Amino acid sequence: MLRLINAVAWIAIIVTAQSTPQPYLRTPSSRQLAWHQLEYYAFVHFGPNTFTNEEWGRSQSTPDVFNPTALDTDQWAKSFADAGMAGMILTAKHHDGMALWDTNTTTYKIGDGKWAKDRIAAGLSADVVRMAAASALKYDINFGIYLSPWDIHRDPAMPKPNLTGTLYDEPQIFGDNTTGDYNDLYARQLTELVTLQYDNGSRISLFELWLDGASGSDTVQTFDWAKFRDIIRENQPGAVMWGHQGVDARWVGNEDGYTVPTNWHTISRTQDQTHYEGDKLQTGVRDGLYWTPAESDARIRDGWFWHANEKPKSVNALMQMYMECVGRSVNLLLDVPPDTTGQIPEEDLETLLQFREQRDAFLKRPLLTPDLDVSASSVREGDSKQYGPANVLDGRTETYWAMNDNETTGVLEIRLDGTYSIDAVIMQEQIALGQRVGGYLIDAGVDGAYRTIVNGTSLGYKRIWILNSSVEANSLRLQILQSNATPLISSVQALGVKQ
Ligand code: FUL
Repeated sequence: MLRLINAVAWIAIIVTAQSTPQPYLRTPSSRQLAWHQLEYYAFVHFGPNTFTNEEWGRSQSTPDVFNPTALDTDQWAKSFADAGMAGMILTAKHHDGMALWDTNTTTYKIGDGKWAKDRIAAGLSADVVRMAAASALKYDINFGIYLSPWDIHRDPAMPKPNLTGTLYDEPQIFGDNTTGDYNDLYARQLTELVTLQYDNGSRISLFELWLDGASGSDTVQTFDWAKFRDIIRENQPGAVMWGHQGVDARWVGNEDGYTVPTNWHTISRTQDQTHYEGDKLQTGVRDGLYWTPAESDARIRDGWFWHANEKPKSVNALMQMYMECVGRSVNLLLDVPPDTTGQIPEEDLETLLQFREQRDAFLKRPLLTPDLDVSASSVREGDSKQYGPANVLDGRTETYWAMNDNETTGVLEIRLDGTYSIDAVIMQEQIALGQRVGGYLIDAGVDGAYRTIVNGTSLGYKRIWILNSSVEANSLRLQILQSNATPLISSVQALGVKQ
């Protein structure tokens, strides 16, 4: 009897073990999985450069230079929320080294300037980082922080005659050959930022820390990325650390809001290793050693900081950026800089809102509904309730169509409830269990006669395929031609209009 019970228990274990697909190689952490879903959010470059009309200020101005005439961080957060952006990342310290928060690590902070002193005297806050975080919370968007590792203010190779002999003439500790420890200063700044509090005393929650890889001087500074990561992990376990090559998210290799169609979420190098060329950062490395998905930092204007002579890009240019980033599984971090008033200019906001309208009008035309007839060449263990092809239409990313482990190619067919004119297809792979698919076709059918409309390689978190011209179809077919493990497809959608 005991034997029989054991046997039954074993069968149960084997069946369970087979039924759930095992993770394939690298998979996203929970913080990365949540981050993928944010897709599109704002970058806010604001600081002394806004007032000196520079991009890379030389740390030559005193904090008095920071003088917004009508700062309104609520206006930033509301603008971004209205524009359908999932969050904002603020430059707490850009390369010039001036801190926008009330730090104990340097005298070179806006808090030492006239604007801040006047506000404090009037009983108002002058900590722009905390103000922006509170506004993000108020308008229910995520908040993140940029903290420049390169610090001109501390870099001996960057002369600062205007600050010589002033309160802001601080030790030149940036670089491996200086007597001070810049990593320690940076770690202290990071620690302050990841432990900031809202007015009610609770910790400000961060979704991303942006540790820029740029440097414009010959000074060699070896950064202690592992230490920075640990500080972030300990204090903000839900936050993604962005760096040139990780640890949690990578640069896409350009600053133009663009990436190539093939995109892998993994790479095989860390921040401490030789940097990949831009091309490699775009594609990533298939089956790479680390889950380090790409983020594309791009600009609504030409500069990162606001300049009076620049204009926002067109709505069409932003649409293209979106489709070539978010539509290729890469998050889009779009810089929208406040002007010298301390607000997002009206014309930029107008552009963002029109862009949202155009985007929504395009994306909100789904043709595939859960009730459609859908079939597949194979279903994992015949369990069509759990792994059936209907899962790609149910609007939930947790469910997916799966085949047996030994099957890496297969076909899924969806019969529409009429004839439609289709101009785009959107697909998602179940990345929680790894990135697997390496080749697929999407075919449009009219009464069973198919023609290929998409020929894709990588799939990943989300692909939006816009067709060159719309096609007529009363059925759609997805052919998985290549996958390094059995493919797991969580969503298929087609956009268009009824004929
Ligand atoms: C670059 C910086 O040098 C730019 O000024 C800007 O902050 C951009 C987002 O990253 O590396």
